[in-house]
Amino acid sequence: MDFLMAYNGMGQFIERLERMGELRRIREPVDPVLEITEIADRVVKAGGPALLFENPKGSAIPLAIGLFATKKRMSLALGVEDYEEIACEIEKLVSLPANMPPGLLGKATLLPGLAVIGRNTAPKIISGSAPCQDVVKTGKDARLSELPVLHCWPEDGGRFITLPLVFTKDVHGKRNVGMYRVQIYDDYTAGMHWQRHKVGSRHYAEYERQGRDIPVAIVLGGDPAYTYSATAPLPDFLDEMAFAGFLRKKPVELIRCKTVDVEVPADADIVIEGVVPAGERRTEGPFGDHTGFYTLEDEYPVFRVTAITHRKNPIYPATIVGRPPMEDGWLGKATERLFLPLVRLFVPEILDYNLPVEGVFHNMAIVKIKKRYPGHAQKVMSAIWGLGQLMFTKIIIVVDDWVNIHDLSEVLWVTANNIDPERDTTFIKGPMDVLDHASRAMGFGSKMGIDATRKMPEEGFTRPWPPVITMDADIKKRVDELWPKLGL
Ligand SMILES: [Mn+2]
Repeated sequence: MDFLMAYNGMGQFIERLERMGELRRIREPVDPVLEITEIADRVVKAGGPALLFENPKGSAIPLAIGLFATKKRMSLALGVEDYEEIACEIEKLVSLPANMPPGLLGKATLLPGLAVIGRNTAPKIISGSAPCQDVVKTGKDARLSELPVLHCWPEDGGRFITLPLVFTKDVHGKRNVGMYRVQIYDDYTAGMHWQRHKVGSRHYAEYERQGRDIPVAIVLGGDPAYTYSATAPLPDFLDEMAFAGFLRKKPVELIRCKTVDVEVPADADIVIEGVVPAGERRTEGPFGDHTGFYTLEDEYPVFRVTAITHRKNPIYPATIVGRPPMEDGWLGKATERLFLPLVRLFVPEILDYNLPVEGVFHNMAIVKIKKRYPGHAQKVMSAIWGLGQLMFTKIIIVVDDWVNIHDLSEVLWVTANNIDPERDTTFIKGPMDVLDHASRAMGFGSKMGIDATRKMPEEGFTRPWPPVITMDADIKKRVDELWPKLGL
């Protein structure tokens, strides 16, 4: 079995996908303006292969899309057959503290397992030459128009880099990597979509308070584990590059940028170096977003290019977002599985959860619990609304342990049957994802919890609760034996 733990650049990952029949090369010239979106949308919705556009119109750099767009490719991107393996590994790591003397490590104050990850797989800073700096362009030679950047949807404000890994440091030098879309304004300026809840925006605010421009590197490609790590909802103390090192089982090698004080992965395909000046804002958007609706224009900071460096033969990675199911759904599903052990560390009664792609992750969570006491479902809702990025969850449905929460038909059947809507819905107010277009204000609104568990007398239900209809196992077995004789 051809098995690689860590990829040296996007090119190696693409070769592997090709060997496994997971990638199609397209030689026909295709326009990054709208045409690639229409092709990629059809292919992702049909569960088709990743695509490598070798001749995107207007650029000499090939464009890859759909690299993460199935469970199999998402797993291959993380160097495993199935990303459930990584979820098991994380579960083992975070269950370590249970064996430690109490008081040594408080599991409520830090995630010891993740601290272990951070220590063992810390990135290494290297010096000298690096593939990502094979070609160095500075000043007027560093033109964004050389990249095959997509204009995704008709009403978009322009072209957007859709898989950028945005590297920043806080004023004390602590690194963060996030994925914030980048709108191209012209050859040397771009929009930096730093939403208020994001770490990148906090770093910028720290610099801005001191009246300083923040150095930024926008990285494209490299080992696909970097791209996944940039999207993962990691706790702030955990460096995305240490997490990537854990995923690829090899520390990430970082090299200093040519014109800014930021370190980037040596095996990256393309690095756009620059600064985001204090005090500068410009209209960003609209952008056809992952909710399936456009995000409207707003004012955001501006990125100014100081250099573009790249490999000899770089690949430009892209994705499109829009009406689900889309490629980002698979990145999200990997996160759902990889982070379940961490969610369970804080809310152990959660047996499993499903963030359906139709709910675009922050709109809906279906949660399965073993209910033990009156109000247990409401306790779990409150815990979820207080937990990391799950705080944005607009609707939570809680069901009993026997329900298959990954079957939305079953969830709808159980929920509609099990609720007295007035009694079983809980409303609270809190922070909303800024992409929510229906909430009363940007970033603030109400959330709904639906308790679809079996009710207890203390919860106001005093009639007998009816059993679910199921057939006896011995009858099923007898019919299995009879079946061939029935001619059905
Ligand atoms: Mn972070």
